[in-house]
Amino acid sequence: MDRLLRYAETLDTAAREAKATAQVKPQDHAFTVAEAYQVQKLSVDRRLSRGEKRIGVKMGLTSRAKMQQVGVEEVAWGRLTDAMLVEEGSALSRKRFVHPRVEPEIAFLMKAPLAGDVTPAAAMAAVEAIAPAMEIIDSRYENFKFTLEDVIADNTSSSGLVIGSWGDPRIDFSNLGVILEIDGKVVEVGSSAAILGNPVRSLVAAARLVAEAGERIEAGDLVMAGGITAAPNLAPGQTVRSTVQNLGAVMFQVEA
Ligand code: OOG
Ligand code: MG
Repeated sequence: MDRLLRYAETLDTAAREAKATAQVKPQDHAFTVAEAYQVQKLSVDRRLSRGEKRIGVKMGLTSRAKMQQVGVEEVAWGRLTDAMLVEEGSALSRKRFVHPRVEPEIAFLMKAPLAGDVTPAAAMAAVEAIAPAMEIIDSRYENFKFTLEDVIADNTSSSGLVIGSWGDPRIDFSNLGVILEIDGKVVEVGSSAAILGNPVRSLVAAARLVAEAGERIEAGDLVMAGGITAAPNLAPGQTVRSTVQNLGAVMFQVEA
């Protein structure tokens, strides 16, 4: 079998069975970023062939806090499917994941397609609404350890997303305070400015990166802008809430 197909199958199976697997890059030094994006597509195609629907894209490693946490210093993107959606306020099972973490984020809802080199103003003209959000990431690699190529192949650890109420995207969201609470205790604080200085830059970067892969952001898509703070681990029984100034709060629970 083609080696890229083999990696895609291994990563897809690891996600499905919630069992960690070995990194690719340390064993295949020739593995490139371009090949990693091919593996990501092949592995998400397996999900789509099982009936999952594409719902948008996510940006990852768009803040210093995230880059430092995982030791990868490049922005990357991944693909989102409907099976990753977690209903706001619901409880999810820890068993679905290998070693899940949570990130406070901001989500965009698109009303027009976007691709290629666009200005921030053009990107915003394609946005229908913005919402407070959280991403549940879960690396399929042992010990949550990976290189840039590995994390791209693993769909940038995409695993779940929770979206709050959609609001007017014309507000100034460049520097909004963000608080992440677990069981009522503040565990992380930050600002939306942590996302590349302004979350709109993440949307601009998404348009460019997706176009490099020959794709585009579609009307109706969600775009996750990327984690604002470092991502704490999730444990059974936790209640997790993220509050974004002027946008509102979003929460979920982990089943006991
Ligand atoms: C990679 C994915 C990072 C973000 O928002 O920065 C990410 C990881 O940390 O596992 O989703
Ligand atoms: Mg994220």
